[in-house]
Amino acid sequence: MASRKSIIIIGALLVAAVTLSAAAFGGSRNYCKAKKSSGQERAQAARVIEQDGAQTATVEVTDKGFEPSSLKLKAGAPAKVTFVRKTDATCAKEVVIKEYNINRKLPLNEPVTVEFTPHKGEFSFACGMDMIKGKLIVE
Ligand SMILES: [Cu+2]
Repeated sequence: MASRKSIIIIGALLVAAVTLSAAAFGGSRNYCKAKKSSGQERAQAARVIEQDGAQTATVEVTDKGFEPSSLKLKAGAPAKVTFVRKTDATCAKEVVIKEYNINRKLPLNEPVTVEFTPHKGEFSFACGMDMIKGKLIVE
């Protein structure tokens, strides 16, 4: 009798343990998801605004690199992208967009606007050494 009782107790404990660990894993998975989605929000925060037929956006250079790291642009419409370097901690002291022959110095905290008319495709913008990168997605 006593041993059957202890088996039932052990069984109940096992069920409880499995339930608890499932909850813990589920919880941490949700936490990761939340982190990821907030990162995506930041990536999309590069709101491209259309103004007088031109599309404008601002990209900051922070210690995390280019923020946001990608911009969606429309092909054929002139684009004005303003870069503002907010940190001295990285090597991104200029911005290079090879595809459009753009190479501009980025003085600290001074907005620099580059203008070009994008054509369809995916292009990168980068620091002078091509190490810190961002992406232009032109559709
Ligand atoms: Cu660099």
